[in-house]
Formats: sequence, C-alpha cells, structure tokens
Amino acid sequence: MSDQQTNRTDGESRQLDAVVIGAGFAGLCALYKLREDMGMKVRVYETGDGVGGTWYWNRYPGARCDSESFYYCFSFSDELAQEWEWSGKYPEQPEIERYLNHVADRFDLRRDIQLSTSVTRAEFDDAANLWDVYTEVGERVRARFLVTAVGCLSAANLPDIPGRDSFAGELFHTARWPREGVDFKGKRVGLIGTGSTGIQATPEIAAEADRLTVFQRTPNFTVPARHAPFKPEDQARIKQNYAAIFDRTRKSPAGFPYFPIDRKTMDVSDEERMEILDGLWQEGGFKFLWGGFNDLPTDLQAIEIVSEYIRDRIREIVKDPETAELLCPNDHPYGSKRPPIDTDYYVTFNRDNVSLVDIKKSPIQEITPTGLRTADAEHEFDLLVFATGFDAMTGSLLRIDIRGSEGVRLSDAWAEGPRTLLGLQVAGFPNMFTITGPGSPSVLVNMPVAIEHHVEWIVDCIQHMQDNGKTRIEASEAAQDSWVEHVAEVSQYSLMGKSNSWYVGANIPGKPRVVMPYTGGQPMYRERCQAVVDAGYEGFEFGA
Ligand code: N01
Repeated sequence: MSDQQTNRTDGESRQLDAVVIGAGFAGLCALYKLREDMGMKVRVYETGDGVGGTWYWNRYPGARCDSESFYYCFSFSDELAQEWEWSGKYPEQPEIERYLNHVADRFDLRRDIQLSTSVTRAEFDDAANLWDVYTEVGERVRARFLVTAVGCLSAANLPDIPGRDSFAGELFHTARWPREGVDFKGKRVGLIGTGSTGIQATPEIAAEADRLTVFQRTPNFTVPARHAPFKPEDQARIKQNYAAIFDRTRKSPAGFPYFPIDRKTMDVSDEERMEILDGLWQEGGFKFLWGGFNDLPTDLQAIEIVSEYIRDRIREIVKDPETAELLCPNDHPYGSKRPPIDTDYYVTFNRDNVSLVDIKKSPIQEITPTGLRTADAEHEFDLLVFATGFDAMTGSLLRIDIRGSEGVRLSDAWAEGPRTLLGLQVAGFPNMFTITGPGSPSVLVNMPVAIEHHVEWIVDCIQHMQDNGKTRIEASEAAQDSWVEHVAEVSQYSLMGKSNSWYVGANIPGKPRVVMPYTGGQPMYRERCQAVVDAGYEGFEFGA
C-alpha cells in the first residue's frame, strides 16, 4: 500500500485537535461530527487497510447483522438515509462494509483517515494538556483530545490452548478472516465456539466442507432471523418514515424503533402465550426477546417458560435426540447472555457431514499438528476455525498502552475492572473520551444509536469547553465512584451478572468479573447524561 493510500506521514510530528482511534461506525461518526460541527483538525488511525471496524474484520461466512438494516445505520444525514438502499432485513457483512465505505466517500472522510496504522501508545502531557499519540510505524502526533472508537467487540480472543501453534493445517479466528475468503471444499473442518459467530458460521461452512465438527462448551439459545429481501414498497415505506424511526430508536430501551409490549408472561393463558410465542418464532429476530412480554429480562419464572419453548423447538428440529439434548441450554436463562439470531443453525445438525462434540464433558486437551485431542478422542482436521469471541469492552482499550495524568496506566486504573464516568471518561485520563465505553449501555443498545449519542455528547462538551476557554476536562474520582456504584447497583436487577458471558468478562481467564455495560436502559442513561450537562457538567472538572 502506498503512502498516498494510507495517508501516512512517517516521522512527522504534528499537532491536531483530536486523534480518533478506529474507523468503524464510531470513528467515522466522530470524524464527521468533530470536523463538520466543530471545524476541528482530526486524524483517525485505523489498524485495518480499509474502513469498517467490526464490519471490516468479521468477514467470516454467514456474518450478518442481527439488527435490522434500516435502523442499523447513521441517522445524522437525512440525505444519506434517503439515498442508501438496503437490500433486505438483515444485511450481510459485505453490504455493511460497502455502506461504511460509501459514508467515508460521501462525506470526504478518507483524507483524515490513516489506514494500516495501529496506535500503540498514548500519553497525556499534564503541562500542555495534550495527548502524545504514538503509532506502530514510529509516528508521533500531539492532540488536545483523544477519542477512542475502538469497538466493544474487536479484540479477538484466541484461546491459548496447548499446542495451538503446532497445527499444520489452516487456522483462522472469525474476527480476523482473510479478505480473499477460505476454501472449505473437500476439507475436514473443526469449529470451536457456539456464540453468535459460531452459530452464524456453522450452516455456511457445513454447506461447503467435506465434514464439520462443532466443539461446543456451552449451548446457546438462538432464534431464527427469518431474513428476507426488501421489496420496493418496503424501501419506500421506510424512507417516508425515517424521521419517526430514528426518533423511536433514540427513545426506546435498546435503540430499536420498537417499544416493549405492556404485558407480562403470566398475564395470559397457556394457550394464548403459546400462540404469541409461535407468532414471534415465525417472525424471527430479537423481537422474540422483547416483543411478547415485558418481564423477560428480570422474571426468572417467565424466562424459564420461554427458555423451555426454545428447547422444545430444538427437540422438534434436530432429529437425533442425543444431539438435540446436547444443544439445549440448561445452565443459563434465555436473554442473560447476548441472544444469537440464526439462519438454519439447528437444522444443520441433521446433515450427515456435521457432528457436535461436547467439550464441557470432554474438554479440549491440546491442539496437535493434525487436529485436536479432547479428553476422550482424537480429531483430525485440515482446517480449524476459532469462533471464540472477544476480550470484550475493555480488551481493545487495554491493548493500547494508554497513560493518563502523571503517567498512570489505564491497565492499572482498571486492574479490578473498568471504571468510568458515564462510560465516556475515566478519572485520571483528562481529555480522553471513550465512545461506547464500559459503564455505558453500548452493547445493549443498537450500536449506531449508542455511538451517535456519545459522539453528540462529546461534541457538545468540547463546544462547552471552547465557549468557556477551557483546555482540560476530567472526570472527578468522586463522580466516577458514584457512577460505578450506580452501574453495579442497577445490574442487580438484570440477570446478566448471573451468567458466564463476555458481558461480565467470564470468557477471558483472569479478567475481573464485572457487569461492564450499563443495564439501566437507554432512556434512563440518556436522562443521566443530560442531567450532568444541565448541571454544568456536574462530576467533570475543567482546567484552563
Ligand atoms: O463470541 P462469544 P462470539 N475453549 O463470546 C467458546 C456480537 N456478534 O464471537 O460459552 C472452548 O459469544 C465460548 O464457550 P463458552 C454479539 O454481541 C454480533 O460468538 O464460554 N470454547 C462460546 O461458545 C456476540 O454476543 C453479530 O463456554 C471456547 C464461543 O467460544 C458477540 O459479538 C454476529 C473457548 C464464544 O462466544 C460475541 O460473539 C456475531 C475455549 N478456550 C457476533 N473460549 C451480529 O450481529 C471461548 N469459547 C452480526
């Protein structure tokens, strides 16, 4: 790649208004707003050789958005919303990557994006109230503000299984999928992991490979997506209603243009409940979780009824009773982990070339040059796929050596788990804003909606600083303590803390167990953010 393509200016030290790390949804939005609304000099650094973030890296077979296309997009430009044509309900990875490239071109963002460049270190200079940002190519830039747009699910988790590097075949992590694709034809494939990613990839790989063995540690509840292409009249209806759609996404609990129905699971008769669940199962998507009853996130009895409904569907679809039982989750209630959405997942286990291995019962002991060995069997493969997820929410920040005021390292400040004020700032790290940081609803909200809210808050805050002649902003320790306490308290009302998921860091050995996203819902969170602003940025300290 030429320097022209990467916008790289090695060795040069420049002063900018803001450095943004990452060119996915968050980084593109931040660049657009900081430049257009504030006239700031901004540079975005991006590790990949293209824009897209999550939608650049996760190009594994079957990668498809679980939120519906027409609201999983930016709302900041009506022209953009009117001109872009989504092909259907749940867009596949290439379509979303195309959309983000279109955004980069349409708003002339590329001239301020430096691709193929990882930020390795950032240090705050207390005397100047500036950040020094270092890249892997030895470049240093100074900037008033550091805006992290690194994504909540971008630090791939490649488990350190003994012998992993001895495997003589091809080995891929789904979040680092090669651009040229992977040829499964005639190959024996092993796939580790049955989260949203493994569930999306399994049917696609099974259709192509000679043989697929899925290694499952924890079964997952998944609901059919029921993807369908849009008809021209769907497109027209959406475009006519975009203002109202985007307005609802900002007001609803999870950033969807729908509100939970005012009905509890036990309010209706058994027959009526069954009818409602059947309808939701046929309709598909996330609506299964919130479109029928409003007590699912909290009421264990209600969740057990719905969980059993899904288990019954698994038993109905999967022909081999032993495999069906193995696929039925029993260790966590539906919705306490991020619910996957699938296309033909369970039915794939009826194929002759697919088998399921229970690695809870018989754990993987080592990876060998020819495959892998579990406690009771040896498996041979040509190709191994790790669908083993991410060091979520904190991993992508902690993989950068970030040092705040007086050289304090973020990794030390977060040694016992992430601490933020509103998920937007960290005490001791002045002038650093964390888009969709831990302690904000982020992953529990339709991401573009959460991102736009954060970017708007940050832009308003910087405007406030400019209006008042301030060059430094920092969350106070006391305000941060009280927010962290509030996040923890609210999480008691959610079942999230009770399951072993990436929401609590349970998937990464040694990671402190903390419910990382704010579980109070988007409306309450937005109210809190606005109240802070209305009270003159209460909890934040400013310096000249
Ligand atoms: O990751 P996961 P993911 N040995 O952590 C297993 C979003 N997403 O990439 O459950 C053996 O959910 C692990 O087992 P267990 C979405 O928010 C969105 O699937 O820990 N197995 C689990 O089965 C999602 O929630 C979309 O026991 C190991 C799997 O690997 C998030 O990304 C699509 C292991 C990891 O599941 C993450 O999903 C896809 C080990 N050492 C993802 N380590 C769309 O909307 C882990 N596992 C398109």
